[in-house]
Amino acid sequence: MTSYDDLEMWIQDMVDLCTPDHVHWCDGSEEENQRFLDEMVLNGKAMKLNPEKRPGSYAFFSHPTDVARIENRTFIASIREEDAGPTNQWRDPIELKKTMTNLYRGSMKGRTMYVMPFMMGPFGSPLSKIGIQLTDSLYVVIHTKIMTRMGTKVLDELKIKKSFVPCLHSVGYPLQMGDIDPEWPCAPLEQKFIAHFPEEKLIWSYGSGYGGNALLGKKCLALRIASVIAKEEHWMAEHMLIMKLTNPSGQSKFILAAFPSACGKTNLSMLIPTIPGWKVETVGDDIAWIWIKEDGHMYAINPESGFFGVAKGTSFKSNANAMLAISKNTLFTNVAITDDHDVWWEGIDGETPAHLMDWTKKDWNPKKTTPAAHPNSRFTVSTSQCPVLAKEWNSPEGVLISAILVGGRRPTTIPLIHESFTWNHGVFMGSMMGSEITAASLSDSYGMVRRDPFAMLPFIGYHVGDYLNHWLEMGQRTDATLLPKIFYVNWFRKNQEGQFLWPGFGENSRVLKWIFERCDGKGKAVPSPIGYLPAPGAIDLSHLEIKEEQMKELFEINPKEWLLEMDGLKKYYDTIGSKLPDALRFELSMLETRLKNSH
Ligand code: GTP
Ligand code: SPV
Ligand code: MN
Repeated sequence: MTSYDDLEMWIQDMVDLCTPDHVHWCDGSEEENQRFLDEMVLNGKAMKLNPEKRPGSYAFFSHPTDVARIENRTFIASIREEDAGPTNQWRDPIELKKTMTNLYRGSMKGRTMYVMPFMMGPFGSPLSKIGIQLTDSLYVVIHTKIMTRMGTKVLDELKIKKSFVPCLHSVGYPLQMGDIDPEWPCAPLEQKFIAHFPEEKLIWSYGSGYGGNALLGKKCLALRIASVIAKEEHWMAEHMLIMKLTNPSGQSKFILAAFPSACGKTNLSMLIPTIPGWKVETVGDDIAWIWIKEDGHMYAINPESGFFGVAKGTSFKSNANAMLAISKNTLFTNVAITDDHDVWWEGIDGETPAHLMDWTKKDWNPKKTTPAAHPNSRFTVSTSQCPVLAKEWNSPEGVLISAILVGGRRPTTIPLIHESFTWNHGVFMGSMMGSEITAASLSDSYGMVRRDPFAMLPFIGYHVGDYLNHWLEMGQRTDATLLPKIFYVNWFRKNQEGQFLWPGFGENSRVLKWIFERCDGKGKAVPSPIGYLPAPGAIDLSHLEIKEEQMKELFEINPKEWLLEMDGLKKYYDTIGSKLPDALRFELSMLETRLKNSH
């Protein structure tokens, strides 16, 4: 963290380094935002959508090499290499600063540097943190305006909080006199760096303008740097949605869920239950900051104020609330455009149009073999437009958490739901999470299952062994009976033919109902080697057309498959090395024993 007293000096140093033509302090007002949008339309960097179809909305198209988070250009530059651990790419902070300083030198020539004071978390919350991002990208400014509480008001708060996380961002494309500015300026891959300095609590990002690489309040601050601060201050920064679940008698519980990128957080956070009388409302869809209060309970806030959601696959059928939220005042990136200037993507409602402009701005028709919208196309919209926003979403006190869900895309092995025996067993479940790799990050191994503990693999700012230990320690900080219950869900199990066994989406409310009842001490469960399973009939299947055979497959626990899974997990644990907590190896051996005895 940097002290408020050093703010002016830090900015001056960065101005001297990047040499922008102008410096603009963002006030965060609507007028300013509209001016920026108009300017981008004028300069060919934004497309205004049809105001009759999508009022106040704009589309943006990125460079084909700059379409997702780039994990192999993301670095944790801790002083000691062992503090970054085996799951992060480490760079020596002095060396990395030297390399990046050379890149930043003159990088904003011909451009304006925008200064954005922003707040992560509600005003007045003890957990909220202030960041100041310097950027030469207007795309980043208008997105940060939605995703964070940004503007002059934050400077007043800074006088109280006294410190901030400095975030420097440049697209890495300086302009000489007479140069034409491309629609999406960015630097070549080998010059892209998403760098974190955990001891200094400093973020430097260079060369990319997309999503988590460039909106530094999100993954860089609210997860990687916050995870470091959280460990020091005994709280947790997690890649989780926060939802409010209300039963037919009007009682509510708040639930967290950690699913990897593009695995259903936004969907679950605003789900419309198919079972009568139940209600889901949204507190957050991507990040939760969690702490234990004096009453011994866990509470959480959503540090963000907008949704940066996956567009592809979003429809009135899969997520009607998201569709309603994005009906106006929304920014779209890398979607396809219809002839009447509205948005389109694979999986949206209705017929596929005969003609579109695809995300690379080329003509598209259904005969084309390439997708019209990029698989990681996104919408950006204020939480305030969510039709089911929970009234507590902006509460500085946070919401009391009753349950934590973990999950991912697992075509085999993992049942629809199971519950942990204890907190430590739940942490073990989080540690063994695996998921198929999705388009949310650049990769050449999409669809392969990789271990992704608590969906935090790309976002832990320090050693994964210390991170898992921190989870165990948090469980020690309060009475075990006050801790949230931990559940492992898998909406993505498939049959032999490769089809999903569970209908998912709104039908997930049936599983949520059982979770709610378990937290109330009412839901019926039976022990199994891997954890508690719903007792026969405990999951409400009324009016759902699902074969008994299918339900059996969804809950099948194949000891052979599980023992293989444990072999894989042991190998994974070995890669974590000596920092892996003994308690997790113990959980593994207990599970193995239970599985062997069940044969
Ligand atoms: P990030 O924003 O990248 O962190 O992703 P996210 O976890 O918020 O994922 P999101 O809710 O946007 O879902 C991504 C994809 O998962 C979409 O294509 C959805 O259609 C699909 N999906 C979500 N829920 C379900 C479900 O219950 N079943 C199935 N089969 N697919 C789902
Ligand atoms: C994710 O990948 O988990 C996202 C999108 O939420 S991004 O902000 O680009 O990281
Ligand atoms: Mn995410």
